[in-house]
Amino acid sequence: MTGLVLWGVGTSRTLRAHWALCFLGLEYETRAIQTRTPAMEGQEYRSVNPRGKVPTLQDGDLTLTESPAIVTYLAENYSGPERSLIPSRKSSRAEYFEWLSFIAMELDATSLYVLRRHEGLPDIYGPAPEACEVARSYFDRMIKAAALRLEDRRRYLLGDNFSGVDILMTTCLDWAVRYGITLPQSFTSYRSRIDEEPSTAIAFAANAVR
Ligand SMILES: N[C@@H](CCC(=O)N[C@@H](CS)C(=O)NCC(=O)O)C(=O)O
Repeated sequence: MTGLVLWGVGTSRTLRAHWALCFLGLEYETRAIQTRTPAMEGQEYRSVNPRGKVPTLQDGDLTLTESPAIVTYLAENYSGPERSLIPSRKSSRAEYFEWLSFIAMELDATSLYVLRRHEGLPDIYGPAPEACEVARSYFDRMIKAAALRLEDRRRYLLGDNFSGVDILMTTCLDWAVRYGITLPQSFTSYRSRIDEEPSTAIAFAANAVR
């Protein structure tokens, strides 16, 4: 197989992969499968990703799942002098991976995904009001602590330049707002700045369900 193929549209996690591809100006083919549809359960997709989750990226012989890994793979392999999603300086790269882990583990897996499963999809995962309440207050505590990093008035999470972790953070902020969570003012302003980045609108359009 040659070329870039991205499976999945319509979710916060699929948006991350579309966004990295769009920001880097890469040509790719979209296989527009959606969660909880027959295509997700079908043999064709199961042979691509036996876990039955989106997104999945194919790049030639490589098949890659997990949205933070996809964003970082694209950042590391397709960034150039004009458009880059990951810094080259060691200390900034360390900070990139710190944000990556924080967003994937503390904001996504431990907080927002708990709400998604138990508030959004109780018929599948079961209701768990107490766990959801704790997840909300945990998200609130984590995002307030993260906001301390913005106190130096940096434009993006790593400073002056947009990067892969801004993609990941933005998807979590939007997700939190959809669940009725109030963001700290510094993250509301940060979110507005992200809309000024031209790839934002392109990526949302690429991820839209048609
Ligand atoms: N950790 C994975 C999570 C992927 C994931 O759970 N994707 C959801 C859509 S956002 C999905 O495919 N759900 C289908 C299901 O669980 O059946 C990532 O970040 O890519």
